Amino acid sequence: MDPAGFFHLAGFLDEHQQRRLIEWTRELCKAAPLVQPKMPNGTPMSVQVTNAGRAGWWSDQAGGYRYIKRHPTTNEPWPDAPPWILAFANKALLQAGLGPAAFDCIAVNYYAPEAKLGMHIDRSEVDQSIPIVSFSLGSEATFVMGGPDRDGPTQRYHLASGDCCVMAPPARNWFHSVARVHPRTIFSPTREGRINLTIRKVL
Ligand code: MD3
Ligand code: FE
Repeated sequence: MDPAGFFHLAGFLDEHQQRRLIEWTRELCKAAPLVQPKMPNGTPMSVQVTNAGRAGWWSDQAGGYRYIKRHPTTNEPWPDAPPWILAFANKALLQAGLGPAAFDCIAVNYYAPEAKLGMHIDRSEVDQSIPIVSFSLGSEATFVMGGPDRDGPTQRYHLASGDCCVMAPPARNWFHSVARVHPRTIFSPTREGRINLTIRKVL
């Protein structure tokens, strides 16, 4: 059984949609290059990030985990979040039996083959009752869904290219991590590594 509020929509995106999202991500990275966030203690994270929309996720030692309105190195506003991607995210909410959301951010995580993401809760968004939608592209990953406590029981999911996850409360506000990215995925339109797009309402 999936945790309450967590929905794994395997194969949500067809190959054409996956290629279109990867191509969009490549173009986004030309305007808003991938950057490596640091944890509040100064340790660099292995995941690289960029964003589209009114606010973008970022972390460094000076400011900690937060959303900012401009790219941290170019200082340009984040590129617009395309309506067609926000519409895909709302279609996922509908499939999960949830109402639509006024999404305003696409947070892009890029995982090189060795990258991972430690146990955390997403709590920088203003309204944490609004669901988050995630699209996985490229290499497969082991995603770990926990609970309200960092050291509680966990459930592991294998996320393949084209899979979608929807996180609504209560799972929306629970611990989770990316334990590892699998090498040599059969259908890997990224060629190497993994892209995860999370569509959120931040502001
Ligand atoms: C469960 N990203 O960006 S996506 C993140 O694969 C993040 O890049 C992971 O965790 C990734 O914060 C997981 C699926 C996901 C996203 C947000 C969640 C799962 C979540 C928020 C709450 C609970
Ligand atoms: Fe997260």
